[in-house]
Amino acid sequence: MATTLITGGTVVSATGRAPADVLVDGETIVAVLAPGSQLLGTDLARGVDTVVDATGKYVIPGGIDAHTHMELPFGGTNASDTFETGTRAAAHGGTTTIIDFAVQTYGQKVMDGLAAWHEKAAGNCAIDYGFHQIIGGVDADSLAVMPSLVDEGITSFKLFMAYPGVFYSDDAQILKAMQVSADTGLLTMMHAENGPVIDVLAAQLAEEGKTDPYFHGIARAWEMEEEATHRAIMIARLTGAPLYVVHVSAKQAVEQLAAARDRGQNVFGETCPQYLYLSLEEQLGASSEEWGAFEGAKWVCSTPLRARAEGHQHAMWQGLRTNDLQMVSTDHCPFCMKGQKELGLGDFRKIPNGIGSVEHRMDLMYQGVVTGEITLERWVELTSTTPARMFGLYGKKGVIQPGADADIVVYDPNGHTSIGLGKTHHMNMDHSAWEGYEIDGHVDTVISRGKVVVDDNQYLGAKGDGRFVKRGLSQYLV
Ligand code: DUC
Ligand code: ZN
Ligand code: ZN
Repeated sequence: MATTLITGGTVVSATGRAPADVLVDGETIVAVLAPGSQLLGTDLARGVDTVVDATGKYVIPGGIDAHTHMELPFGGTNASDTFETGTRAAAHGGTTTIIDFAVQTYGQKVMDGLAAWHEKAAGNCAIDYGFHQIIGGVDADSLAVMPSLVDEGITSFKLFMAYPGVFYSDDAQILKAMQVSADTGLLTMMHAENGPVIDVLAAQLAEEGKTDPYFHGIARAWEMEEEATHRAIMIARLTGAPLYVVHVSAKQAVEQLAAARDRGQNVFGETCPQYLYLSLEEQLGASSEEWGAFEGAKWVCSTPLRARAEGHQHAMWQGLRTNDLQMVSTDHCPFCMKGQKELGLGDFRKIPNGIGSVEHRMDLMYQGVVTGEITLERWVELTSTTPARMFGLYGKKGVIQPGADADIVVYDPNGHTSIGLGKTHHMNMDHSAWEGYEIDGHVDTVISRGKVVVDDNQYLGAKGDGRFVKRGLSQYLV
């Protein structure tokens, strides 16, 4: 078994930072040591196979992106990253675990949907991966089989209050699924937007000739995110189900989450980099020489980017500081402009929904440390430690401690990262939603279960390095 010593760095956890060396044996962290420690008279640096010099750098647990959609069939096409390309891009950005969404569509058996996802991912991933289960058809069959997901290491499922005719669950279906959640400990994840109302608003806008991407953001009004978030919280309260609301973008939805948490409810919220940095006015309303007003299609995702004038972005950062929001995932769902987003030329309703960010989450959130939005420790907590705890991986993932998987990132606060095509961009997309973003830091070395998979921007891993990880029940409940 190969041994590695990461020496000279500052180990950062969710609760503090300290200069320390980290010793890895095979796939596992075996010791966190005082700097330069001579264990029983042995010069460790001489004895190990590999020394990683982390002098002047942060040593952090590998990022966990708990919300990705590799190869998702959606909007008449498929998300453009495969498990191979998407996880390799994730590795470049310091993410060493993803949790992707296996899909059951209406009329399909849950376990068939799960098996199909295993087939897509197995042998193709650069980093470890787990699955949540999308339940697109809550019926007697799926309700009966849901408890057995726990034995499969799938301890969370996602329902949609949006997308009627695709993934949508009505309130009666939500109630029944949440009853299973309460009985089993499976965590209910919710896409909280009132889809039926949004679809009527979208049709009315289209009839008025308001067909540009900007109107995607108008149709998906914050009122319908707040309303759905409230409704989900109340059904969760009634049933006792733990609830995790995905991709929160409206400040009013955060208020709903905060109120429920103040009542002691097991209610959690995730936001994404796009809701922290991007906006309705600047991105959905953008125009370019190449695409005209259709430029905004690059940022069509749901929930949508919200108006900066209304203060949503500020509220998301605030929620992350106060723990009204607990995590940052990407909702990575990439589509190219050519052949994919352009399906919606002339009708924003036909633009495949999704933004690609899996590669940039660690950097974008680190920039929040640089600008003073969050602390260094909160960065680690939001991007690694809490995702591990929330989704039953903690101890193995999300922390640098003896016995944990050696998923480690050496991050250089004196480095620099320029994001965009021809700069830093490994996702399978013909554009970057983050073109031109400059980060005052750099992912130097990425170690996945003991193997250096990225060093100095070079990919040293191979497809199939990543393994499926079975997850336990949430370790974050109150
Ligand atoms: N939102 C997106 O933007 N893409 C995939 C699914 C979703 O809910
Ligand atoms: Zn969603
Ligand atoms: Zn999603």
